[in-house]
Amino acid sequence: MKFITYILLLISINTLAQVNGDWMQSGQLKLRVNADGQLATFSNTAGSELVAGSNNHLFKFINLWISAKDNNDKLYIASTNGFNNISDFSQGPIDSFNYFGAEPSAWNQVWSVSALDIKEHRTNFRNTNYTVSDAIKNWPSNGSDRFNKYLAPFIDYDKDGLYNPAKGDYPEIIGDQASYFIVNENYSEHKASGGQPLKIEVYGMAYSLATLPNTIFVKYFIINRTPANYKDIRVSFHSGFQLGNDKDNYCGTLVNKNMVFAYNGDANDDNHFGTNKPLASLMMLNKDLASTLYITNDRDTNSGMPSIPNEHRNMMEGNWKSGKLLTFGNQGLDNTKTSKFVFPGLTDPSFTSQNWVETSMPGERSLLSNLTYPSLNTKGYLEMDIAISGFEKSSGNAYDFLEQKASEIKSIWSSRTAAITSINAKEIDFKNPILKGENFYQAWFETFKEIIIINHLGQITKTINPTMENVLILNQPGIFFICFKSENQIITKKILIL
Ligand SMILES: [Ca+2]
Ligand SMILES: [Ca+2]
Ligand SMILES: [Ca+2]
Repeated sequence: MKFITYILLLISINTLAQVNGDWMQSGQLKLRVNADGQLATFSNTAGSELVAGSNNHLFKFINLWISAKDNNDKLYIASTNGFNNISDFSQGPIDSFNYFGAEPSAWNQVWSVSALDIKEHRTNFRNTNYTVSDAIKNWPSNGSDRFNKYLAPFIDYDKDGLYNPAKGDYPEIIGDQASYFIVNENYSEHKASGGQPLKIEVYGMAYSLATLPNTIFVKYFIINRTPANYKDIRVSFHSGFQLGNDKDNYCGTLVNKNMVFAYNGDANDDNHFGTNKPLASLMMLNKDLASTLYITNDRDTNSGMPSIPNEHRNMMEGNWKSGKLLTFGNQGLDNTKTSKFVFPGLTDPSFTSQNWVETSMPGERSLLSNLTYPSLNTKGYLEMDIAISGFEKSSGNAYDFLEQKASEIKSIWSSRTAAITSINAKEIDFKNPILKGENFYQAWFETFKEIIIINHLGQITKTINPTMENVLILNQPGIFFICFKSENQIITKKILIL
């Protein structure tokens, strides 16, 4: 009997400890997204295969850290130790009264939806024999009782403020496939950083674009629902690299591209990628890097993994954990010229035409990418966009190879208009030509912020806010251009008015 109880206890402990999640795929890259916000890691091992099924991984982990000060200069820190798999973050939102984290077991999932799911839903939701898919039904749009009213973005088709897919509402995702997570850092003691909690809520949407294989994007929202005003904010991403065999890697920073990366430090990635040398990168898309630093998986007094709040803060400011400043050249420890970026090749603007790349023994590598924000006030939020990419069979110099790839990633992300979904592209093919005096407003126009009609001379003829108005009429015949404007895109179509 005792034995059975013991077994049951073990099972329940295991169930509690397990973090659920989902795998995302982009081209040949497979990446794990976990309910506690940890990326590229699965059950304490690497979770980022290229090619899917090959057991060749690119990253060991990608973790978000955040640090802030209040008006009395008191320090707050939340981090994750990817090497030891200890995290200050938990699954779920914070409550709106005490800002405590939700019970993680009740929020132990990510929500995955594809653009195809949404397209099907929008086409069929009125049909009586249509059943809403679980993915769309369970989208965590509205928080109940203690939580914030809105926890995930959705298109409120019937505009009643509530998420009800049966009424035509649907998740508002970016890209072709998306996995969404909600986490906080005020449920359990901060064992990774040893710091005080900020009591923030973090939403993340990982997504892929069919036009850019082997890259997964993540949009983060860091939300301060507390009455506190924070200043001197540091947001960092700690990337641990696997690259097949993790004992023969190098790493670097492309300062001009806001990218950190790792590459195989020798010609053969033993027992994994072989001579198809792998590369993995993490790029900041909407904010310039303030500094970068490497972190070693040991107790080194300068470069080792930080374990207390001040050590974290030092590294998030681009210094060694002891507070010693990073210097240019060699291992970043022995020069008199201080530096902000580690192994920048030729891309550090403070050291033009001076090349600094790794030349020591290849080995295990991890990098910290640091961003700086002046404040995170009460009811405010910070928004960051990153791109996670993997490559193999790279030829030539890793810096040159990635410089070109980085430009491609940034350009596709910036003009993701055409890639956003096939839905928009299809729906943009609306009735044309249109009769003068005819109202050609369509319900789906409301997914855009603004619609602008331009005549053939380039003059603005009409502007409407489609979320407020449902009439769009042109009273003169001719050729016009209709521009659909949203947060990050403008789609222009030619229309003919008869
Ligand atoms: Ca609704
Ligand atoms: Ca390797
Ligand atoms: Ca090797």
